[in-house]
Amino acid sequence: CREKKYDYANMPKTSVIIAFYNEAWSTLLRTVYSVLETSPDILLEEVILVDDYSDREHLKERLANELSGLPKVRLIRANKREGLVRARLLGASAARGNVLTFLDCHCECHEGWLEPLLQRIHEEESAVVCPVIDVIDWNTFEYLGNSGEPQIGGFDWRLVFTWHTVPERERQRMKSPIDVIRSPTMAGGLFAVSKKYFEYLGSYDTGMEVWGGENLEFSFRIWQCGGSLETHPCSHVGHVFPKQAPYSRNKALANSVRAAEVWMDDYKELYYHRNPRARLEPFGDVTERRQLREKLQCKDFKWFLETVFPELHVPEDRPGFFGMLQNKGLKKYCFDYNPPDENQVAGRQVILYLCHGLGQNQFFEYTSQYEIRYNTHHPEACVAVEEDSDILVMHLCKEVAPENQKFILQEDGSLFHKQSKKCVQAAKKESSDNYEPLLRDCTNSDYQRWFFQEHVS
Ligand code: UD2
Ligand code: MN
Repeated sequence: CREKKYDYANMPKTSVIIAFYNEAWSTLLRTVYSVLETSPDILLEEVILVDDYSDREHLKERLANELSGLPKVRLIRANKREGLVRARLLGASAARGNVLTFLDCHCECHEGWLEPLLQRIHEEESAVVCPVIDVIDWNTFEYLGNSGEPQIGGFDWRLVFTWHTVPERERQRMKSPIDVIRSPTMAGGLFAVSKKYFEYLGSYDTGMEVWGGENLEFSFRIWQCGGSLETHPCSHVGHVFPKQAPYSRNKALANSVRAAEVWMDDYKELYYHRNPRARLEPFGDVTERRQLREKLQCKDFKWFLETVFPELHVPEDRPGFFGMLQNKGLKKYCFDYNPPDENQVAGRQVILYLCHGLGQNQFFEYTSQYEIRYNTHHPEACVAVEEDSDILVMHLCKEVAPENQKFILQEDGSLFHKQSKKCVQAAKKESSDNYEPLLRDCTNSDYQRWFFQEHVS
């Protein structure tokens, strides 16, 4: 990356847009100063800070005074709370540069971050380009950087953004290790886009409030409507991932539903199955966004899945074979699983818990390959039995289901584990007060009968 030469005179200039709401002083100023100190003067048109109606005292006059002495920096204030989408758009509409570069308000740009982004857009106007997001420690604010290779963005069927290693097919496409990496989705906060192309694509969905969902919506739209979304491995920007945001994020669900309703066609059902609350969420009017999709003649979601994100497993969701897996004898108890953490889904035991009907950690899918897939997360986990064991544990699913992950859900409701020739029973271990799904010799007991339910009846 250091050896790369840039044609500064011909590259477009950018407006850097930073929307903020109630951000701490030091992190906000760190962002602004790092932009000014690391961006070549000739490429930086301006830095636009958009105050999304913050109420913290230090963001009022004190901030205006601090910024008034800085070259190229402008401060715009919203007259009411807009949320990050409309706050960013306020910045975009005031921007004079040909490229818009969005940043979160707790970043540190790294030497050489800007050139690769602008160079790529100069080459290809329909490319939306993200820097690699380095980690800034939330406690110490130390710049930790990023170990290993850059990752790309994906999502799971709860419409949660996920990180992935670069797939083999993309490695083969890349001409060099410093070529851009195509990514199905973006994290959302840090990217550069041609102002003209951003407007052509319909900027953002202004019906989205506060936080969440806009990143997947924009990612789907970029790809489906003819652009490309890329990460440039030479561009690095640090970001603080805080433990808690300084505001409530309760609008994220409605935002995700808007994205699903406009871009996902019938695949939105897979999302609703895994999050039944989403189906009930009022999401406002999306007519204009659907018209936009029509006008731009965007491709469908099937194309997106097959072409841009073939690594994502598409559930079958056969009627009657997904949802809560409920026990007949015990009545109100269902299969339940809590992954160790968001990034590591496998490893723990499947338990029984009161059926809640909210999808999520009680969502399972029984596939035509005889797997019981826990496929709200990506990568997905499958129910398995380890050798000489009688408990059910989660392993990562495989391309072809291994024998110890195969269960036959029979017509009488018994759940037969093929390899051990035993049945899954809601049973108590001697030492325990709790029922768990355990392998036992097959009997006629209702405690060995299971059925799928979508809702709590
Ligand atoms: C990630 C993205 C973020 C956004 C979000 C999904 C990164 C590094 N961050 O969450 O940019 O795409 O996913 O929505 O990719 N803000 C406002 N008004 C609000 C709420 C937030 O201006 O009502 C600002 C906030 O001060 C910040 C930016 O929007 O500058 C993003 O918010 P965040 O940092 O809390 O989101 P983050 O990084 O957890
Ligand atoms: Mn952030």
